[in-house]
Amino acid sequence: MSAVSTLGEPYRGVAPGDLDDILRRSLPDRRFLVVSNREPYEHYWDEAADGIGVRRPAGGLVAALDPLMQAVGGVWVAWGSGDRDREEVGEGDRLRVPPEEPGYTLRRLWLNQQDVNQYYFGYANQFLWPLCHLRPALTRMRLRYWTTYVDVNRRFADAVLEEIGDGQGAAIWFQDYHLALAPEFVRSRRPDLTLAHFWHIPFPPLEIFRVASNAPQLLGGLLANDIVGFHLPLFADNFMRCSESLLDDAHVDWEHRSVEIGGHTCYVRAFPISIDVEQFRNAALDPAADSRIARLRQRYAPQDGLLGVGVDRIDYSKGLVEKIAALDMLFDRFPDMRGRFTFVQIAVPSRTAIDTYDWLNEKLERAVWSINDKWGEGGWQPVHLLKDSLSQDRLAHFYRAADVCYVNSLQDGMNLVAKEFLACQVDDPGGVLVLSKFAGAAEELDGAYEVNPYDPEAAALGLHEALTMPADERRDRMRRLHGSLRSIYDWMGEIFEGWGAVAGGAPAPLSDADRWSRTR
Ligand code: GDG
Repeated sequence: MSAVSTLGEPYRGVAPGDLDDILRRSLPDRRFLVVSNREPYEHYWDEAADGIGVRRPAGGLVAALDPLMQAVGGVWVAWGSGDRDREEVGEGDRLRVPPEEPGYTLRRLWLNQQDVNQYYFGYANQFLWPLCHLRPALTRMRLRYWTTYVDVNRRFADAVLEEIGDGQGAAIWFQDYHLALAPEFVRSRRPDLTLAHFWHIPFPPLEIFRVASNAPQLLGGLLANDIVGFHLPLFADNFMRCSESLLDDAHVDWEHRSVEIGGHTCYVRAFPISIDVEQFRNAALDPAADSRIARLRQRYAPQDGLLGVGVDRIDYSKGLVEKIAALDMLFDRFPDMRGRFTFVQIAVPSRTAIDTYDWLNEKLERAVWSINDKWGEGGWQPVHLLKDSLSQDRLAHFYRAADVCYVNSLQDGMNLVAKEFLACQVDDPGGVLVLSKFAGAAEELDGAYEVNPYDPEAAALGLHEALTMPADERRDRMRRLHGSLRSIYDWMGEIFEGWGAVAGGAPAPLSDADRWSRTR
């Protein structure tokens, strides 16, 4: 294996251990609460162990917030989604977590099947998700979805208020599109609290957002926060423009990037999320990984073979079928890639209770079958579709072993996979990140090979260029990419500083991203 490359200096360099301090300094004397749909620990029936098990759902945010919560000892309010969750709570549906060394309180909130169908699979994932990913034709709106969404948001707010009780001064951090209304339900009863929200998916432009019959309520809910964060300045602009246009009494201050409504000011900022860079890098560098990485290369790209990798949930926003079309075009135009380049697509099914996702699953399977049937020869298969969820270590091995990582999102708030690949590219000169220009990460990262997922022919040309790129150019691109990679701790640190300014009565400073935007 070639020499290990050093990672470019991170832009800000907040260490995980600094966050506790940053939070306490930014929001002094306040209790800290996180509110999200997903919980950080889930209890389930473990058949093999014949007993109740506990697991931490996969996901970067949970992994990053959990240690912070342990350090500050706050409260995390979330839906108790595990089939054995009810058996493990004490008074007030609370329990101390992590189970092995309790450091903070998890407050579980219960949703019945109808709630889940209407609030989660219904309004959140069949209406807001497609709308925010610019696919209004895929939305499915039902009045009952909305009424349950309102009801569940109110119940989240009630749980938050119960946790706070008569206590003064708390800082409450809401996560994502499942909880757009909860902030207003909290603020209307406790205007003394400070509230922040992070929206993890794109925020669409006005022409699309006004499709939502309840657009004013959604905006009003979010504007009850002191600060709302999006991945990109573009999404923040869309949000402010929607507020200006759809709310009669909202006043947008474009210079300071805030919205005033009913005497309350909400700052709107761009904070591009990231990953725990060190954790992925260490997993890739683990000496025990060497033999596994060698085996992966031996299996998928023996001798002078080339290995491409993709990691996505099976979701129409990720451009998976379009990716297979581009790969098909690649093998068609470039015969030298036949028998030589193998693409491994790790694709975990998600939201399969929704028809659109079920169909997509089938469509993807068919597309992979057909490309393999068309080009496969002599034991070589162009595309391997792995549908099992892999451990994070195993993912890191794929990322390190790959010559190319191909992210083809049609729309994506950020895309963490692109950043995970970079963190694991520890060999010199490194591989190439082929990245859709419509993933938020493309806005922030410098050095990726950008492609248009709607143009499979051009994407195929791009892929070929990436696969045949001279070592010097790969090295140069990887240096720039590593130099532009920040960590999830930078992300949190910047949010807490901005939020702290507002909670202290000052305007939020513009974020780094607010200043460097390329798409405005
Ligand atoms: C939303 C926004 C935004 C996937 N397969 C496996 C696995 N994964 C992990 C990846 C990555 C995560 O799932 C996917 O993150 P993305 O960012 O790509 O996409 P979404 O799930 O759509 O996330 C997105 C994000 O929120 C954060 O704000 O970036 O734009 O859509 O971490 O590694 N992890 C493991 N095994 C798998 O098989 N362990």
